Amino acid sequence: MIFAANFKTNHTRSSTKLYLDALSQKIAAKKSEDQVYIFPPATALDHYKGDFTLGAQNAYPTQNGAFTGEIGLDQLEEFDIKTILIGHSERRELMGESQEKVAEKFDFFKAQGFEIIYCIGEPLEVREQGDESVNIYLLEQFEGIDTAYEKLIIAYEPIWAIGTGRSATMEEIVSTHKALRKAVACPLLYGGSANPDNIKEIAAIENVDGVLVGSASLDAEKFASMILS
Ligand code: G2H
Repeated sequence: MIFAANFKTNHTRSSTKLYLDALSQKIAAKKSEDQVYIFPPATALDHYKGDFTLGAQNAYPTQNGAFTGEIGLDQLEEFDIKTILIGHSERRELMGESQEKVAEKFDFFKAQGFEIIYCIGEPLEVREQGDESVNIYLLEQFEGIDTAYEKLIIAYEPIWAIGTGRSATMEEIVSTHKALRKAVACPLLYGGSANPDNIKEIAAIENVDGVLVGSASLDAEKFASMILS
């Protein structure tokens, strides 16, 4: 299983260090095949390596240049970061990232050999139209994306389940991951209010290879309990 923690705009550089110290101790007994990824804020990307991979929540598709407020490849390379989240719904919705921009980022970081966790997800009104509409909507988010890229992981995150405490039902996850599996061969994560109470059930679903966790990942003990469950 893959366990990925997305801190979003939570934790500081110093609290991330404390978190990683605590997490490393707690997950020392994890199964060797389980992989852990942590996506802290950009200010905390310089922390030491452990039995986890640190990745960037976002970056601009450039080596460097005039892109106020962004970080590019120079800043990531300084800290040996080779993993990135692309297409999270918060960036698509709140920062106005179009599919075109998301695809540009994907191409750029693919060309740099990055491991990419690419996020897709539907809004509530699409989910309410049923499975078929959801599947069509999700496939549109593959536009311009090389889904055969060997360092690709896809995270399915229904937008209405993100940070709301309302995860998708098991039936919804089963059916969506089944449809995604027909379209792509890469590992598939589920994201959206995954937590210690529902992790076992989610992890047992066929075609779920891991989870992308926001709120429930912020506490090292809680996240470790998911990894060890
Ligand atoms: C979805 C998820 C992590 P949460 O964004 O990417 O957040 O677990 O808080 O729903």
